[in-house]
Amino acid sequence: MAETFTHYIAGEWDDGDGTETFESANPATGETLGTFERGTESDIDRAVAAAEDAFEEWRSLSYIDRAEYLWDIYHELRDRTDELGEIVTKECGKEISEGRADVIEAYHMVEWAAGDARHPQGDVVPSEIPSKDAYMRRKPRGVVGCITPWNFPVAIPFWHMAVTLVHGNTVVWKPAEQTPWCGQIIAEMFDDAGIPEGVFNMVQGFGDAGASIVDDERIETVLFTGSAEVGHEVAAKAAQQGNKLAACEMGGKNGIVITAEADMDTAVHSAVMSSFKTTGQRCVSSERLIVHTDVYDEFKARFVEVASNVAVGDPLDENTFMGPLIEPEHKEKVRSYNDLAREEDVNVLVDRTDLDPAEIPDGHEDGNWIGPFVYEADPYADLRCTHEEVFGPHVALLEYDGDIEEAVEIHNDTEYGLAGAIISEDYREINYYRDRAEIGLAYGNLPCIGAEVQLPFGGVKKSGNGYPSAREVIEAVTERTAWTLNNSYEIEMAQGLSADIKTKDE
Ligand code: UN1
Repeated sequence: MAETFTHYIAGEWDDGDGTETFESANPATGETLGTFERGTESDIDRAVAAAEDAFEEWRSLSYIDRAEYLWDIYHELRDRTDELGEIVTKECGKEISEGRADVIEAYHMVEWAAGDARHPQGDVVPSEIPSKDAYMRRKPRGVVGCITPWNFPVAIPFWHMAVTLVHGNTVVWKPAEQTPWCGQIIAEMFDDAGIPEGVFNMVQGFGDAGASIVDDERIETVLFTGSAEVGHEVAAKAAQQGNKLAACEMGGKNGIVITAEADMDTAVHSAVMSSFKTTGQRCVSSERLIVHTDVYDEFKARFVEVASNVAVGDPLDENTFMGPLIEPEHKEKVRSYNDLAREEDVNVLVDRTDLDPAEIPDGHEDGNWIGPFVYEADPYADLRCTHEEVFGPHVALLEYDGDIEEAVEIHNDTEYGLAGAIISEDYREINYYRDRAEIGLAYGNLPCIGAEVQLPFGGVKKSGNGYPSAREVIEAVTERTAWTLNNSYEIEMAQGLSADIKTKDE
C-alpha cells in the first residue's frame, strides 16, 4: 500500500505536524498492512482545540439526535461484520471467530449507548419540603480523551466513545499503535456518518501522543484501557491536575478455582477457554488454576492433554484455536516469563514456547508464534511467575488441600482483581466465592472471559476502577447536578433550618 493513512482532526483527514510514519504488521506473517502518520504533541493539541470548539454545539443537541450518528455506525458495523472481523484478525492475530466477536461486541456497545439515549437519564428524588421538586440530572464533562489497546481494536474504542458521545462530550482518540488500520476504519465510519466537525477526532501514534492527551488540561476525562503500568501513570498525572478524572481498566492475574465438587468436563473446558483464547492476551485471561487435591491428578492429566494439542496456527483458518502473539517484543516478554518460571524452579508440564516448525503454516514463518506453557507451582510460594501478569498462554496449576475458604485465600493472593471463576456443583462454595473473591467479574461454572456489554466491566485492587466500560462510562463522562426547584413563593428549608431573615430593629 503506497498511501500513508492520516489522522482525523476537525472533520478533515490530516497529515499531522510530525515527520515520522509507522507501519502496521500482520502478527501471523509479519507482512506490512499499511503505513500511518505518527502523531505528535501538536497534533493532539489541534485535536483537543477542535474538540473544545465543537463541544457547545454538540452538547446542545438532544440525546436522541446525537445517538442518530451512532445508529448509522451500528448498521455499518453489522453490515460489514465479516469483512471487519477479518481485518481485526489480520491486524491483531486473534482467530477469526474472535475477530468477528470483536466487531459484534462493538455494535452491541453502540446499540446499548444509542438505545440508552431514549431511556431516562436522571432520577426524581424526594425532598423534605413538599413544595420542592428535586432531581439528579447529568451534564457532559467536555472533551474526553480515549486511549485504547490492541487486543479489542474495534470493541474497546466503542466501549469508550459510544456512551461518551451520546452523553454530549466530544472526543480525542488515540488507537493502539499495533492496530492503526482498525483505527482508520472506525474514523472512516464516523466520517461516513457525517459526525459534526470536531466532535470526533483521531490521532494515530504511540505512548508519547497518549501522554499528551493525559497532560492536556483541557481534557476533562481520560478513559484508558491497557497495562497496569501505564494506567497507574495516567491516574497519577490526572490526580495532579485536579480537574481531571482518569477512568482506567487494566490487567489481571486471574484465577479459576476448581473445587473437589467440580464437574471435570466443565472445569477443563472453562480453563482451556480462559487460558488460551486470544492466546492468553485478554485482560480477563486466566494464568492461575487453583485445583483441589482430590481432583488434581485428573484435572492435570486432562488439561495437559489439551494444552499439548490445542491448535496454534493461521488465525484466518476456522480450525485454529490460538493465533500468534501481537508483536515480536511481546513474544520476547512471554518467553522471558517462561524462562523465569523455570528459574523459579516450577515443575513444567507443557512447554510449547518454541513450536515445532511443522506446526507453523506455510508463509507464516515470520509470525510471532508461541504455544502453551503450563507448570505446577506451590500456591504459597512468593513467585513472580505466579503473581505477575504475563498476558500470554502461560498457566500455573496451584494444588490446594482444604475448604473453599482456603481456595479463595489463594485466589485473592495477587495484587490484581479483574476476573475469575469457580467450578463447583456445590452452591455454598459457589456463593462463598461470589461474595469473597476480590474481583469485578466473577463466573460460576464458566470461563472467566467473554463479558457482555450490558454488564458492568472492570476490576478492583490494581486492576483499575472499572469505569471505562459499558454503563459505568456514564459516571466518568458526566457531572451530576442535584437540581432543586421551588414551587412555592415561600422559601422553606430542609433540616428545620430557619428561613426567617432577622434584622437588627426586630
Ligand atoms: C480485555 O481483555 O481487555 O470479557 C477486554 C471479555 C471481553 C472483553 C475483554 N468482553 O473477554
